[in-house]
This record gives sequence, C-alpha cells and structure tokens, in this order.
Amino acid sequence: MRETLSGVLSFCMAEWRWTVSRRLSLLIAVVAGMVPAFTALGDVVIYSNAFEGSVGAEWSMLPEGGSQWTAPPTGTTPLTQDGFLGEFGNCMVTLTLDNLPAHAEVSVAMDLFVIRSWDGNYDQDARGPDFWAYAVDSVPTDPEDPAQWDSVTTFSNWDPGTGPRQAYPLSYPVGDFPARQGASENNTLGFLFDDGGGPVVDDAVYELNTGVLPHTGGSLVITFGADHLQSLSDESWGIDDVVVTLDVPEPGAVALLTLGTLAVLRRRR
Ligand SMILES: [Ca+2]
Ligand SMILES: [Ca+2]
Ligand SMILES: [Ca+2]
Repeated sequence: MRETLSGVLSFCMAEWRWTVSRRLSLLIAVVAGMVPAFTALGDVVIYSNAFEGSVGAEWSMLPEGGSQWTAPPTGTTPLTQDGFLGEFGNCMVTLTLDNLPAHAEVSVAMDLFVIRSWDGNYDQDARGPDFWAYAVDSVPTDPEDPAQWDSVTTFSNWDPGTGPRQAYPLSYPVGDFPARQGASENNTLGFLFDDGGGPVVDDAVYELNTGVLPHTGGSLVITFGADHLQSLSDESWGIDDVVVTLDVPEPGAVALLTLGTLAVLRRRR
C-alpha cells in the first residue's frame, strides 16, 4: 500500500503538464489501491471469550422475576472440560461493550449449549414450548413478549425421528423441524439426563451467528434469554466462544484516498 502511495505521489511530482488520460490513470490507481484495504482490513474482532478464566463485568444476568442483575455463573462441560458461561435456566443474560471504534456493521457469533431434555415446540402441557431468544441493542422489559426480541426460537434434544420437533433454524412458531436440526455436535459435552431408564448423555451444540447487522453506536448490548424451561436439572443452556466483529473503515485506506484526491485536485488548478 505504501509503495502504491509513494508511486502515485512521485508521479504527481514529476509531471507538470497533465493530460486527461493521466488524470484518469491516477484516479483509477487511487481507487484501485483503496478497495483491497477496505475489504481485507475492514473486519475487526472487537471482543472474544472462550470462558476458560474469570468473567468480566461485561456479562450480567437477571433471574426470572428478579430485579437485581448479578454476575453470571460459569461451568465446565463434564466430558470435554470446556469452560463456558452458564448453566442458565429462565433468565436474561447481557453482554455490554462500550467505547467501540467507529464502525458501520456488527456481527456476533457464539456456540449455544442446549443441555438435557429440551422439548422444542411441544405445547401439550407445561413441558413446552422451550423458548430461547436474543436481542441486539435492547434489554426486554417483558421477556415473555416475543415482540421485544429480535429472534425467538425453540430447541428439542430428543430423538430426531420420534421426539418433539423444534423451531430452529427458523423462529417460533414458523419453524417446524426434527429435534437437533442444525446442531454441530450431539451428546459430546457429557451432561447427563435420566428419563427413567438410567442416566444418558443429553446435549447439543449450535453455532449461532447474527449475520452482518447495520450498527454505528459507540455501545453494543446483546441480550440472550430463555423462557418456559423446566428446572435446571431438566433443561438448561450455556454460551461459549463468543466473537463480536465490527466492520471498521481502515485508516490507511481513507488516508490514501484523501491524499490521492488532493494531489489530483491540486494539479488541476
Ligand atoms: Ca470454552
Ligand atoms: Ca424437559
Ligand atoms: Ca421443557
């Protein structure tokens, strides 16, 4: 990039009489030099956490029906000894990031651990539906109001052939898929559940991603929540490997464009 810049500037110094074609060539060189910088250096990981150590104040949790936000718990998966945030039941969990650099877009990726006997879309009694949701830049005042979330879905950890179906990978109540649809791992974490026939491993991992969202504010708050779950020993959830990426204009690209444009304008006078 610096070679491109110095080459452009040297060219400007050497030529006192400009033709139209030379001006066009310079403009093309400046623009061509700018594009790779924006595409190659625009995505900046502003935050990541694998929860293998202590959790910072950026994470907070509000229990169902509670009024006091507290530090969320952490755990370790029984089989893989992988640190994660949780276990959670019916509650809201927020990630708050402040002092963000100037940016135009944000995306959030994470692993969701769906633990034990989630019942998906099942709605015949109090065992379901089992809701999980997230919201970007808002904290729902009424977590049971679907309109206050960006996405509400359900998960089922039963047998995909015979068990209750789930809304994921679409939202509830539109989504109608076999249990564990879209899971990246099944029964790998080691959480045990006993449905009467003895304890068996019962969990699933989903690699979730918000996709690229328009976002320009200096602060970002992401709320995760679940509702209508049974007790923690029956069904719970956890978060791992959170990555927040911003699309940040690359300073070098902006400087190159400005210098190149100024050089062209000056020679035109
Ligand atoms: Ca981890
Ligand atoms: Ca259950
Ligand atoms: Ca349930």
